[in-house]
Amino acid sequence: MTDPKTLAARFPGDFVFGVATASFQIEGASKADGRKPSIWDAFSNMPGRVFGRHNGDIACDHYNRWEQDLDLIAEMGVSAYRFSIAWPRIIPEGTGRINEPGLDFYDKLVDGLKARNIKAFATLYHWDLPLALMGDGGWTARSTAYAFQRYAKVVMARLGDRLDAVATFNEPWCSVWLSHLYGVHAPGERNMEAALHAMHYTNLAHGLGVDAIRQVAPQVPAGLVLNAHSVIPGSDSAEDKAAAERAFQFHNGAFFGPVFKGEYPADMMEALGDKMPKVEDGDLEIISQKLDWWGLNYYTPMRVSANPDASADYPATKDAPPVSKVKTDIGWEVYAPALKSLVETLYDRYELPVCYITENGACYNMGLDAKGEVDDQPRLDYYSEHLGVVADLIKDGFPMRGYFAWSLMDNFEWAEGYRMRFGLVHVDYDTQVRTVKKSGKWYSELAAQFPAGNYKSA
Ligand code: GCO
Repeated sequence: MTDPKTLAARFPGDFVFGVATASFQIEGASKADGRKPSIWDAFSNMPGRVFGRHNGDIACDHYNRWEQDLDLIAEMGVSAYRFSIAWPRIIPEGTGRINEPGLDFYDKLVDGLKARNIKAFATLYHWDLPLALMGDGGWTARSTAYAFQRYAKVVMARLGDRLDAVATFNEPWCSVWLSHLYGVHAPGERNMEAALHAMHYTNLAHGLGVDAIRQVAPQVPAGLVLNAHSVIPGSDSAEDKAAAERAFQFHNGAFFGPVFKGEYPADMMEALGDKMPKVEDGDLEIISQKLDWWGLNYYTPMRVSANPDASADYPATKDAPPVSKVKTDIGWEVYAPALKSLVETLYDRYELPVCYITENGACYNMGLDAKGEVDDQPRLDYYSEHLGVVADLIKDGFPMRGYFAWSLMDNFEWAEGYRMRFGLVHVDYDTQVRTVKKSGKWYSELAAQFPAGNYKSA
């Protein structure tokens, strides 16, 4: 079903349609107005870490073009914007001095959203840790969790009166496992003990962050954005099914467990507990405070089979082959049913509050054609198919409240640099010209129908 109006009729009138970005991926102006380096500045400036040694110095120059970018969101008829706040602009050394010009930037941005009648969904941490905190061990140090709490207080004191929602963290899976165990993201560590420390201190920071939000701006709905994995066994064998369960605990349970149940997965702790940092009395209570909402980022399923190698670390799995032949340009399998089963499984296993899909989208790298247009039909198809699944979930009674396309515009795709494009809007990095793609026009036709008075809320 690709007709946006027909699709729109499947969503309640108060459903939120938005677009998402993140500070390091779009802002550029990495040295402006007192900003100091983050771990991503350091990482991207090291050879061999990021494709083409691309970095965030200029990115989409959003720091200087934010008004034009907000105009674009408004022109697209999109009613919510999910963005992140750069800690190194606010407290450049991570602790200590507060940098007022950094706060001023987000102050103007939020006012600009309000003036355009666009809802402001802020994320406090989308991976740009102030580099100075690496001197204490970064996320492997307990002190970083308290530094985050203070940063959260500072931001909420300044912006809390105008935010529509706030998330503490974006995708702890990435800032923990991908960054400290698999070495793909900053700081590029590959060590289970470091990763488990990052896991617990990130979870703790989330809880301390919720405390901060509730103290300073209790009226702002507080949430957490997780890239939960839809784990599918590679076969029906008992070994592969057991492997999939271990993978579920490791990739999802490590975060959902403490946050929504107040406990780490027992099997995982049995296997890895000796490498854990000390979980102090009260930590799990802080981590498991009730949230107002949670965000799901979904792109592709995770298919696993058992790894027979006796020396393999928990969860002892290996990748199983994709089932769908359709892949995006970054190589990720397109398989929308996994989004449905993922939401069902998570609500079955955990007591979850209302859900926003905070990211969903596809990487296709086509550029402008001779007519100056970007024909990205496969991205449009991806959106259409996955939004159909979200509508099915609403029909089945799941509390899905909104959907944010990743991303508003092409941007710095982390270790892939600028070569991988996820935008509804094309960015020419030489000229900074923005061109709305075919998918962007389609999404805007859908989003512009909302809010609508004529549908009943789910
Ligand atoms: C994420 C990220 C985005 C990525 C996107 C595509 O949260 O993973 O928010 O920064 O660009 O997921 O990989």
